[in-house]
Amino acid sequence: MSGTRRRFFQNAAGVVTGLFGLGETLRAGTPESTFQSPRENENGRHHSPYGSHGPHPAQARAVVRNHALPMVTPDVADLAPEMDGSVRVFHLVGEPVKRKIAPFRTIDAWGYNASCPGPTIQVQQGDRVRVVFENRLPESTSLHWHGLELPIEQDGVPYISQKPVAPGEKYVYEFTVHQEGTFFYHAHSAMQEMMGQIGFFVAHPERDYKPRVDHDYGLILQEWAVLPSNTVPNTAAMEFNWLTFNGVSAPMTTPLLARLGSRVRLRILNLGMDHHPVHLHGHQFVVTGTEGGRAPESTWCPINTVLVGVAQARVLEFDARYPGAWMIHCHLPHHMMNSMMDLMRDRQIETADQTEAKAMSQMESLARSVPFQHAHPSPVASNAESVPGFPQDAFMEMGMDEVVEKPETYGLPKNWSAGMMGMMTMIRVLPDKEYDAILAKKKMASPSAQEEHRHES
Ligand SMILES: [Cu+2]
Repeated sequence: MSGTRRRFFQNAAGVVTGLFGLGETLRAGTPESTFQSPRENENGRHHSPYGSHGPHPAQARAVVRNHALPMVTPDVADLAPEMDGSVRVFHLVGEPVKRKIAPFRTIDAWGYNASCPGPTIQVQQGDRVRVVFENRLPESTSLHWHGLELPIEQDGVPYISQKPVAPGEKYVYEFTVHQEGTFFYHAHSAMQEMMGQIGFFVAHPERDYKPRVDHDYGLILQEWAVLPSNTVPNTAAMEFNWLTFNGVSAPMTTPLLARLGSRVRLRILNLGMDHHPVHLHGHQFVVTGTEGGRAPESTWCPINTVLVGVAQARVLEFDARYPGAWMIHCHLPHHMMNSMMDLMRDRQIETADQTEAKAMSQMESLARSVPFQHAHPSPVASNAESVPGFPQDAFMEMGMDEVVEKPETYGLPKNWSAGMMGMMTMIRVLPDKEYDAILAKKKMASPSAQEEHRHES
């Protein structure tokens, strides 16, 4: 047993078991929420991404409303609804947002309710929904409900379906959601979209999807052009130097957690200038839905990379069969790195004519500007400087484990963060003991956990 692993179990000793899903509930649950906490479904465990083909307990269930497994949006909060009779009411405020996208980079984005992307809205198919929108931006805007079939006056297109919402004004949207699926809301103005004005709008189905899943996660893909010494994204740029999942670049992305043997749903949504081929390590998955809702099972086929085009959502499901920390990332090479524009300077021009000393001094200048120890873990050859093209990835690795530490990173190998950059996260498939240990740590980190647990018991 390695030292790291031994420490993991030592620290895990004495934790409470049986807290499955508590963390997810914490993120999504609110006193107003009627969603249930995730239930582990041990029946029908199988080893096919197509899911269980045998009898399934869910099949015997009648129509159940307001009992869906909530989606968890790592690094983004849920928007809690209020109830006005049977109408689910959400208050959404469009406003400038300072977003820390990396430990050493904060940008001036625009978003909703102090969040970029905006908070996740979750409803049930059939719900009547009212969104009271307030514009605290310095210019007019509107809200479009992407993918929803609703009356034209609710479509949120300036001048076409409504007057623009002026700064300081409010506008009320109200509609009935007759669809199920992964939708989103966004400003219907191109530059505002690129400033970050987007959020999830998830409609849980009236009848549970089959097979049922144990975890449901959402990722929003965004890209930013933030020039050196600037904090405001250049929305006219076509080249992007910061790529984010849910508003943060790796290694700041919070790892997804899955109990070994569970089934996972992952909803990926893209609103930017590029299409992103998102790849999952170590597992095959099936695409069970798009921005148009659930896809028929006859269309499911095993893959491990899905192209998420602009304005599309892709919903994938897989069985978390293999323990480990498995990468989920856009596979475009430039989307697998964080901006070096700030520090690379002339290297952007002289890419093939650099010395080790120069590369090192560039990284050291960055290290001086951030509050963490800069580690270069991987060795280079003694004759490296005589090899054309050197350095490439040498010196790009920036270990910052302590800076991005959180319960979800507990027990990862030392310097794990050096391998994480850009549009990247991981799903940690964990045996019971390790999974429960992290849930216990999350509970300790959030004092409201105990209270929430009592509600769910
Ligand atoms: Cu990409």
